[in-house]
Amino acid sequence: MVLQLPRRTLSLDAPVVMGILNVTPDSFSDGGRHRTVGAALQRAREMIGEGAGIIDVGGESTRPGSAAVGESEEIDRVVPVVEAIRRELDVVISIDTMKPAVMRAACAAGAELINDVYALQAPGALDVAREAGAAVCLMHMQGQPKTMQQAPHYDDVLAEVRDFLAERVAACEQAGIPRSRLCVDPGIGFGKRLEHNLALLARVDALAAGLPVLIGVSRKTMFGELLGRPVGERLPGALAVAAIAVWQGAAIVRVHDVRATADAIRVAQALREFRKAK
Ligand code: YH5
Repeated sequence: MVLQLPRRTLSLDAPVVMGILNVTPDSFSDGGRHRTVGAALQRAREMIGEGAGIIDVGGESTRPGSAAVGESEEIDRVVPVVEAIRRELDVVISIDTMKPAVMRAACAAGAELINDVYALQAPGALDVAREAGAAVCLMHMQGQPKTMQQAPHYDDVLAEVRDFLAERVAACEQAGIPRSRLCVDPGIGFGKRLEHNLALLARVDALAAGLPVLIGVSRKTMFGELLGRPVGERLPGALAVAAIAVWQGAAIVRVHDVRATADAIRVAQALREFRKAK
């Protein structure tokens, strides 16, 4: 399986690690924009060395309850970082945003994949993605980032997430974005309780519908709930999920801890291949 990018393809025959690069003021101590770009570039270089095949650049926190960021502020944060990575490093750049203007600016600066937790539902987003020729990750979320964890409810979480993603895939195709550019993501923690997250992670195989599946669980609240661990002690839990997701066929895993995840998913993929061959 491959993901079609604007001027090349990304092979997904082996699962790929997407390294998270937050460029929010709280993530890099603010010694001015120049220092921020340098620090972000250094972190990207480090994650590539640890095995990341995609760097996911994000300028707005979508953690539960976090505040929105203005469009021009978000562009000012992410575009210089995308430009620097494009100039200095050889890696697929993803832009983590819900805003069409940020998508357009980031793609013009060299981003090849749009990672949208709002699944291109913002007015104009489908057109921007088509015009950029970018690949797109369509994620499921119930509600809005600010309030999504207040009272998540589903009758059948797997069916509802699958139906939503199928509807967004159809919307993309109708807008002229071919399936070869798409991947889908159940949106772990986005308007979901622990039981919903577990139901989805246990059936990654059933979410695929022939498209690559991306899974993001790194440091998330589900490990606080399941294990009682603080953010800094959630890696073993996340590695277990990454391995089991890849075992079921997940193509991309979005993480903070690249080296450990790359090892875990290589082992899972080796076992998956061996099982397939027998
Ligand atoms: C995702 O799953 N997640 S941002 C809360 C945490 C820790 C981490 C401490 N963007 C995803 O990473 N894009 C985010 O608790 C994403 N899939 C895709 N495609 C949230 C995040 C986080 C939230």
